[in-house]
Amino acid sequence: MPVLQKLETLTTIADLRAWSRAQRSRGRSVGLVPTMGALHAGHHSLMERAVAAGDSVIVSIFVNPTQFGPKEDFARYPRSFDADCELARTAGVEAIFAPTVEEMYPTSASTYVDVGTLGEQLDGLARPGHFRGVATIVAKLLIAAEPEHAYFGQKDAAQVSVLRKLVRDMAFATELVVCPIVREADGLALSSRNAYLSAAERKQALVLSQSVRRVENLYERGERSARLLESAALAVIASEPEIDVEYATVVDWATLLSIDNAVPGTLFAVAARVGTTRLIDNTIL
Ligand code: PAJ
Repeated sequence: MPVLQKLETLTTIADLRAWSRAQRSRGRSVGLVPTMGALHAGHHSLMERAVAAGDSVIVSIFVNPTQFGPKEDFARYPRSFDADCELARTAGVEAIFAPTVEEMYPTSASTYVDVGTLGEQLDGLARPGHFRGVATIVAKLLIAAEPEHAYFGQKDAAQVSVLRKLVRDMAFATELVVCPIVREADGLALSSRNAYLSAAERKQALVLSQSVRRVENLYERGERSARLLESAALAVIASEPEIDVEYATVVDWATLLSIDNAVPGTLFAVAARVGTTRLIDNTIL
């Protein structure tokens, strides 16, 4: 059990930078866990990993407007700041960075990080500008906190590809640490957006993780054809006719481009709409 300490709350970039430098001057490495709040056991696992690595851990909580499309759920995205702080504290986190939108995007700000065509694959296809927003906010956080490590979930596998490229292309000194997907007992990948699901939708949503399991099983039994793995996944999802599949695809994890034959390290990723809620899941084969 980590020793629970007082949780500092920072709201300005200047304070984040000063906090980070103070940790380093005391010989501590800094671990940053970027989040949009509405924290759950998936986020908790990232914090635990960072604490276990010996980092002085800071969690950012910021619902980043630039990664939401005009018709998306920015305004109604779940916000639960007090509960989030409590969850972070129990994980052994030392500080929270919770800036205002104005702090991260001053009125005159016009500089963005463009990740090129990589940002147009998978979620970037249905959510134009999404990964530009993600890359921009993560770049700002890395510049401000200069963390030795930044922790991300494999749950958002395309986001991981984009951020790995960001770090390489822009020569950030931070090492990205990617943590496994945390699931409910019945397989559903934890997501802040699961809160939107009705009881019936929650049940329908299970076909996403079932399709992932199906692809894993086929791959373990020797199936390598990407098209066959994809159609097997689609067949599983089709058992819930209400569900609207956006993609169910076998791709190279670095480029997010479709491939013909799966190899170790290949990504199978699925996105679907359950009612009005967009859910994602994946596995690395
Ligand atoms: P958010 O959706 O809050 O997720 C924060 C981090 O938690 C991400 O790295 C995500 O992959 C991870 N995560 C979410 N659900 C998980 C699960 N079930 N298991 C393991 N990890 C999980 O992703 C974002 O916020 C934003 O795009 C952000 C990177 C903070 C930039 O705004």
